[in-house]
Amino acid sequence: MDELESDKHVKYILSIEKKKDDVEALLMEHLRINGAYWGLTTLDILHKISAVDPEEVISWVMKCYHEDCGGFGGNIGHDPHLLYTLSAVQILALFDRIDVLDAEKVSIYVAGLQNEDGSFSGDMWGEIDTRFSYCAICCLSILHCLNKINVEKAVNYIVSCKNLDGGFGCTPGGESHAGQIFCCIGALAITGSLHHVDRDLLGWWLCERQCKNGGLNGRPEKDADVCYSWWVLSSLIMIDRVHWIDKDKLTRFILNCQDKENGGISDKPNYAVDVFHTYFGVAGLSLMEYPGLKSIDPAYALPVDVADW
Ligand code: GRG
Ligand code: ZN
Repeated sequence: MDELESDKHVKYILSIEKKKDDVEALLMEHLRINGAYWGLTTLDILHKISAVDPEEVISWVMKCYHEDCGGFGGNIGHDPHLLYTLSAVQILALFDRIDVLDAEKVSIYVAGLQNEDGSFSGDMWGEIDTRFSYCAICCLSILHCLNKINVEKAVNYIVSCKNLDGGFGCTPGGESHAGQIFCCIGALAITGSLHHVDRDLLGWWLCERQCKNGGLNGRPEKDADVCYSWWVLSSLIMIDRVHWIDKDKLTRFILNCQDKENGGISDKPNYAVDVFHTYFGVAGLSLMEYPGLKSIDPAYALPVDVADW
């Protein structure tokens, strides 16, 4: 079997864009704060977070902060959004520096996006999606501020997005999709509400995502893609059904998507690598206890030593 090219992946992450070994490259322009979170978390799983200067990262993250409202933008000068606010909080958690935040203010921003029916909008423009329920709940839990929202309503909204096949969609009636299932199961796990899930029914739907080539897809009839090694596996672990897939075959699929020369992992074999799929591949292997990797928490998407507090 191929091996995980850890050193090459570290080099790839550090050299993104500028092809130079500094943190700036990782944080620049198009990758923005989500990319920084995925890249830094991957470095941490590979035991190489020490290759970046925490002060540099933290000061850049705080430049994305909007003091007026308490939210974070995706880059300096960009509008605030829940997706970016979660990434910012996760990055600060990675460095154990949540203390630089006014947690009260950030949690008021997040809580302000909860709607009457318990759902969450992503930002002031109002789009509603279970992705944002996850972002809000994960973020507030890291900040120890879940009491700022109506958790019962938030849970009921997520449950209203459950389908007859056991999966979840982005809004009530929306098609089941592995990405949305991660968000809903993650949010239910964090709030201690997994009793709303039919584990066998959902586990069956999730393990059927494994394709002939060993990779996982996101819904029926779609191609396998390395990112579902994260969305599907983390969900299966949270509902205690991960033994229903063939780990060896999935490991082979992920390792076969590596760029063995220049590092990085792609979504499918022989495609171009990117930082997101590098995270999904490495994190997927970590969930399967591949040797030498830090273990990652399936609900918080942070290394367990970070999520442990
Ligand atoms: C901190 C882990 C973490 C997540 C933050 C952004 C977010 C919360 C969750 C996103 C969940 C999601 C919806 C993921 C799916 C992304 C994806 C690959 C969509 C494309 O799906 P399809 O079915 O296309 O249109 P494919 O490529 O599968 O054929
Ligand atoms: Zn993908």
